[in-house]
Amino acid sequence: MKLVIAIVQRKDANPLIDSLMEEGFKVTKIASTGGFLKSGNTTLLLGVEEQQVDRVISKIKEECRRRNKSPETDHSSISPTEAYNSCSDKAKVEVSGATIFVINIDKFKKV
Ligand code: 2BA
Repeated sequence: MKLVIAIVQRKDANPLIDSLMEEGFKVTKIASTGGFLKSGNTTLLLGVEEQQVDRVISKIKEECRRRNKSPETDHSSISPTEAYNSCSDKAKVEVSGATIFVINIDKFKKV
């Protein structure tokens, strides 16, 4: 058995969960925050059989997309020029549709 951990953008999380659940996957949704952008994202946990991992990844690819985002800035502590520059395209980074980790599960139990 494998644990798939997928960090996705908030906008994509619910459509992805719906799509995964339609196929019978069990999903746990955790509110998370990216260390760099300091903005909310969503972490999904799925315990699946090894042969289902590729299907989960292809569902994630279908539902999640790359977007350009700016780091969140506290505009009260900086000048108007700095605030403008922080919102410009130069400050944007491309956030992946999903960051995915697949981990071996030694033991899976429900009690
Ligand atoms: P954040 O840490 O908020 O990062 C958002 C995006 O900012 C990243 O997109 C990347 O394009 C950029 N970025 C991150 N750190 C950077 C740095 N030191 N310098 C310049 N740009 C930087 P993604 O790489 O697609 O990551 C999206 C989110 O996935 C991350 O949000 C983080 O929550 C998570 N993540 C990505 N890689 C991870 C890893 N190796 N371990 C744990 N979480 C990870």
